[in-house]
Amino acid sequence: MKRKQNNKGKRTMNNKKSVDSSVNYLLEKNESQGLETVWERSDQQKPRCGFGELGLCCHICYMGPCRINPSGNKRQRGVCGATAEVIVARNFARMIAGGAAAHSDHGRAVAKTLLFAAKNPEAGYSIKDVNKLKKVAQVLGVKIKERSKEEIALEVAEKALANFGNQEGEISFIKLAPETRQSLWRKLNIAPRGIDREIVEMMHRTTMGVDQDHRNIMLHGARTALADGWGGSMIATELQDILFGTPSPLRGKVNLGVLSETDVNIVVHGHEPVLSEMLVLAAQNQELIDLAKKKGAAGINLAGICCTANEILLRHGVPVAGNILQQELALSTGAVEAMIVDVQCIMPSLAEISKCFHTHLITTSSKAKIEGARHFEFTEKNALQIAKNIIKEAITNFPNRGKVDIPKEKMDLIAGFSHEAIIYMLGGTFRSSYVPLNDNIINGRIKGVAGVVGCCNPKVTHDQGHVSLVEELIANDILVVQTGCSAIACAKAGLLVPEAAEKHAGKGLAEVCRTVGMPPVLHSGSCVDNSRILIALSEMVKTGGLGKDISELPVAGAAPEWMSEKAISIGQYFVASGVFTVFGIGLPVQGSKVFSHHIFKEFEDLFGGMWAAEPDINKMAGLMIDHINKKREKLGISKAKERVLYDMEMRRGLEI
Ligand code: NFS
Repeated sequence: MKRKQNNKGKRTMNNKKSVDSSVNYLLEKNESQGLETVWERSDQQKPRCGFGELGLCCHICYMGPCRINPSGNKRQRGVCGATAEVIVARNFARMIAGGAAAHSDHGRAVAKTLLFAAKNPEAGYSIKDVNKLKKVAQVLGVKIKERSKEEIALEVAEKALANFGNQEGEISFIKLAPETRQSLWRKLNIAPRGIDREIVEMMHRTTMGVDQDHRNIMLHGARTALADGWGGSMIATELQDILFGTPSPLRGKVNLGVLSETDVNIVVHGHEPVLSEMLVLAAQNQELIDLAKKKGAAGINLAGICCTANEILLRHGVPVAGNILQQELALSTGAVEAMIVDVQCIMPSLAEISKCFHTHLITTSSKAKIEGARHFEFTEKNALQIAKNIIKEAITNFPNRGKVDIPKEKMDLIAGFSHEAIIYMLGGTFRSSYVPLNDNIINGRIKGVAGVVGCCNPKVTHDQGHVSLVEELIANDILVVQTGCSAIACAKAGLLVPEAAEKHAGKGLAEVCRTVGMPPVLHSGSCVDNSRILIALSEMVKTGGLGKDISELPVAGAAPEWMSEKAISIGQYFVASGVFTVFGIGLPVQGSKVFSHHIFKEFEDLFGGMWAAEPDINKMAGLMIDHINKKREKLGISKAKERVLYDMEMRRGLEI
């Protein structure tokens, strides 16, 4: 099958830092005013430590730090005798543990909030999606009949929390994976037992002098990552849906232009909707709106950055001001009265930059304080009151606002494609299943599905990898599902609206999008919501016609501008679930040929999915498209079945 080169996707940047003109505009302005941002600090770090970039620096014990010369003729070892592959494996595995811990601790906070909501129905949180509650209850083995939603929710929360502390057995949600996949995990002895146990064991195995076999380290790396994807992240997503509602498609706006010149701007940044949901509620409080007016503002404008933005966008249509690299820029508009942060992806530099403006930086989690920020400790017990206090603080800061400079850029988008919404969207009320998606893949209108996810990284042109890759994939009739900062990048570029199908998608995909009225790029939520993609892939297998396992599906994954440990954990759980996954920029494993061969090649035999690292976005698209075509061929669906119009004679011929 010939690949279509999508020249629209090739953007010449003339040394600009971003494909987003609002970013370039503010960066130039900030530079002229001596305001430092992530890009400048990234440049200051050059030249970077080559050993670190290749994963060859070991500082696990203080006999070191040690480093291995990747081009040395002699086989070098660290002081303890660790080879390059062991050093790289330990570093990589610890990144998995870090990422899995972050997602899972988020999941734990949601489970604790559900427990609190079930015990205190009058306290502010409610159980919004009872259908989802019942579905999750079934998976967790919780009795539904003749019980109130609070009773069910209580036991669901307790069972979910038990998934963290389990010492033996298996975490609950892996039973949602296809049978073949579950059997493989059991055969390899990597079905996660308990979320916390796997993370702790990963840290133990990789401390000095324990697991010294890179293959064995990575088997447990896979188990730890699975405890994230099918454990902590899935608990976060499913329980958030129960508490706050399962997303369905809605319109929203994205980019720095969503900040208002006349309203009090409150930007919420971080990850846990347990906080941001309460801020959404408090921002609608009439007394607070009246107070804002009294202070000279037109009203209250809530906007988001990063994944917390995705959470409240998907459920309430709250506008998104930008992705990770835009957090400092949002403040440099001078228009933000308060930035409220909780956990993860929050740059400590925000405290410094907020000092140059009237902005109050407010931390809310006991786990995440920043020197120079105000702290309003947030717990589920006082959630709504604290949210109101924070908003009041922002409002009273409005009169201190100086000159503002808000870029004009803002774009429409459609978001909210939970896997339940994808089923409904493609199948309608009467055929709500994955049958239409599978049918369209089998008949070749859609060639396959790609997950394009992850962060932004100042080492490469901001947003360019996400946008170019996605344009190339949809031009080749590959339906794209997105989460995290990648979804925000493509939304800003106008790819998350139905009209994008006519402009960028191949003929087959455009036809499906036109029929259904959906964009060719589906926004499924925050990074913990990558678990929605795992469930969608499992449903595609169960629906039939595309093989017996996720590894047989014509699908691929990518994180073109990754930077976080969380991205590594996500990459590993997709690979261990059978998905070919490509990372851009580089991977901190490439210093060891032995280890690279293991995860790039040997993993395919082990898991049916494997890693790849490819900094060139055009080549990355090629790898994904080739993989999807290879899977189509194996399934015997590589030739698109043309629709044949039969005349009477042909019909007669058929009857003979
Ligand atoms: Ni994901 Fe979300 Fe963004 Fe990367 Fe950070 S916000 S959890 S880690 S940077 S996509």
